[in-house]
Amino acid sequence: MAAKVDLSTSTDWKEAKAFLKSLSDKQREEHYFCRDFVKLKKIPTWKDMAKGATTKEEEPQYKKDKALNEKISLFRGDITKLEVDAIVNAANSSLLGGGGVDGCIHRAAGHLLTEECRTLHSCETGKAKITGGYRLPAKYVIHTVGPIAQGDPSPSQVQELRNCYVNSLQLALEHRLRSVAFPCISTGVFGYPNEAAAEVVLSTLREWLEEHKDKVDRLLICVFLEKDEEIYRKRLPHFFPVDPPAGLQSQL
Ligand code: AR6
Repeated sequence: MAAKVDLSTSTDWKEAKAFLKSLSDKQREEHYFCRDFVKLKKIPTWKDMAKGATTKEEEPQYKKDKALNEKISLFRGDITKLEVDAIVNAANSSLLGGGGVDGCIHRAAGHLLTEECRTLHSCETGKAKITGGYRLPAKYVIHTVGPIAQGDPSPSQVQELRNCYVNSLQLALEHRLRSVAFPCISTGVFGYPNEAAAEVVLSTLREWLEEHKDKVDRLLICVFLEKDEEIYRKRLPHFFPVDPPAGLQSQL
C-alpha cells in the first residue's frame, strides 16, 4: 500500500491520488470531508420512485423500458455528499473553482483538487475533463463547462449543453465509472432556463442509456432547488415512462 497521506495537509496531489487509489472503499471513508455521506444503494431508482407516475398531457415519446428506469435516479440535495464513482462539476473554463456547485465541490474536496485542476489548463464550453475526488465521497470529479445562456438558448447553446452531458459520460466510460451524478448544469449563474435545460438533459440521458445501459449502474440527476425537483418529477415520466397506477391499469 502507498504511504499514508494526510489529505488536509498534503501538497502533492499525485501522491494523494495514488494513496486514495490504493485504499478499499471502506478505508476511503476515513478521508471523506463529511460523515453524513449518502450511499448509492440508499438512493431509490426512478423505477422505485415513480410508481404510478404517468404523463397526463401527451403520449410519451419513448417506450417504457424497466431496465432503463432502474438506471436513473432523481436526487434532491448536496452533490458533494454522494458516494458515487463520479460527480460532475458545473465549472467555468478556468477549472480553478468559482461560486455555486463549483465552489461547494472545491471546498469539500479540498485544495488538492484545485492543484490537479491547475494542471489541466482550462476547458472549453461543452467539453469535459476528469480529476480525482480527494476528500469527497465520490472517487472522481468530471468538470464540464456549460453554455452561458441568459434568456432563450440558441441552437448552438442547446448543443453545448447536450455535449456537457455526453462528453462527461464518455469520460465515465473511458474510466469504467459506473455511477455518475450530474447537477443542473448552466441553470444557476450561467442563466440557462430550467425547463429548457431539463428537456435537453432528459433526452440526452435517455438516448445515451439506450446505447450504453450495460456499462453503467446508475445516472443520478442531482437537483438542489425545489423548482428543479418539480420540473424533473413532471418530465421524467415522459422520457422514462412507468406503469400506470394500479387502479387505472384495467381501464387501459
Ligand atoms: N449540490 C448540487 N447542486 C448544487 C449545489 C450543490 N452543493 N450548489 C448549487 N447547486 P451553478 P452554472 C445547483 O450556478 O449555472 C460557478 O461560479 C444550483 O442550484 O453552480 O453552470 C462556476 O465557477 C443550480 O441548480 O452553475 C461558473 O462560473 C446548479 O447547481 C458558473 O458558476 C448549477 O448552478 C457556472 O454556472
